[in-house]
Amino acid sequence: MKNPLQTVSVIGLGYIGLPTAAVLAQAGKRVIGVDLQESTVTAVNSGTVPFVEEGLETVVAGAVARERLSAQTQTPPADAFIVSVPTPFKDDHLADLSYIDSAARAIAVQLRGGELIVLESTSPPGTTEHMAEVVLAERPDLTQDPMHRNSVYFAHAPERVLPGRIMIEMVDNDRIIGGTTPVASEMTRELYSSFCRGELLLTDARTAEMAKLTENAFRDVNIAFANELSIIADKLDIDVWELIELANHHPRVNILQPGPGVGGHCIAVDPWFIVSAEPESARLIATAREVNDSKPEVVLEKTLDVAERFKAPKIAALGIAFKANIDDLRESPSRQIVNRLADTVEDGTILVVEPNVDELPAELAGRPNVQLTELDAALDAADIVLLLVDHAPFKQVDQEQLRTKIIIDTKGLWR
Ligand code: SAJ
Repeated sequence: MKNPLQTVSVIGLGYIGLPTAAVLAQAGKRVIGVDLQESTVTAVNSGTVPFVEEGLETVVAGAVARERLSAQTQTPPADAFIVSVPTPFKDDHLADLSYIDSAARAIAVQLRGGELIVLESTSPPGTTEHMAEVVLAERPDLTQDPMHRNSVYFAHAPERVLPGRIMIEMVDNDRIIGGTTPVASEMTRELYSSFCRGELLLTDARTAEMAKLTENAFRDVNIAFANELSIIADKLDIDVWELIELANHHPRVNILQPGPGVGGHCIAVDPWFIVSAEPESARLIATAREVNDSKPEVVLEKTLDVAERFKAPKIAALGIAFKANIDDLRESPSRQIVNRLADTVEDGTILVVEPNVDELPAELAGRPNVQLTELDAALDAADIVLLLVDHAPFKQVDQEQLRTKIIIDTKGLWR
């Protein structure tokens, strides 16, 4: 086994990279975080965090104060590198690996031989091998052959944490580790066992990549089933929530919840990586994506149908985050619905209620027919109440306040 991996550089200090850097530093490693954004680097070096995540700031502040954690914009030499950069998809749903490629090139110039490079970003099958090729193309003096003096080691260790519970799940969840060689897997196990209390499950890189995609595709397909049921039930005049509740009494049936669509950076993206790897075979997975992506349009149509009854409809749109009780508006189906409503209902007003943000996102701000409004004021003024996210304060709404309103409840919150 190579050196004991004391210094770790985490490339990309986002929602996953920064918590990973923090728990590694807490476990006694010397961690140098790297991010292109000066503002992120400055925030971390002053012991603060650039986004909201329960429990993160305390650990970052402690690690920075004890000089276990620092941040910079350039990749330094280290014993191990963890790559945690975005892998968005392009227009054709193919993964954009450019952030991984740049990280790999920046790491390559720092290598002395013996280092471990772990890819954490969710990626299509074959990406860890691709990252190794990028590094070795820059450094033909190095090799993946563990018998060689100048070897470097590559592995995939996908994250599986749930936003809002990252600091707990980062430590407690079981973790899949897939090296491009068995020695690389063992080195990664050693590194992750410094902070991970869950089981560390060793496999090869390709299977590890596919396992992460499979987990999110599984959830996507199951949500698509619920969303399709909701469309069918609506047409048959059946209450889908009651239907699911009843069916779930069966000991082997566990249907998820329908909603206005599937958002976030993971479940709405990752299944496409399977589809683009095997388009001919991934039929169910592709269809599930299409069903979930079509749901915002179904909600929009239903709302417009009702809005037609009013000359200048006032629509209270409750929630634009991608799911309950978070401030993350990325890939949010409810935000998409509000945008389309604002485009279409020109004579009306959309009263957006989002208790987790202080201002509307750029594309909605400044529109004359859209206002960020307090919950009570929006409910009082509205003709139509469109519930899009099951945030806790919406659950508390007094039903008396809704008595005279037309309600479109996409989450079944007020049943
Ligand atoms: N949703 C429904 N109905 C449901 C459950 C969720 O419509 O019954 C919607 C949500 O409203 C949201 C979207 O699906 O728009 C995704 O939310 P989520 O809570 O299912 O998942 P994420 O995206 O916050 O986190 C997922 C998790 N993956 C799985 O549960 C398999 C998390 O463990 C992963 O680490 C994360 O993706 C990731 O980073 O890949």
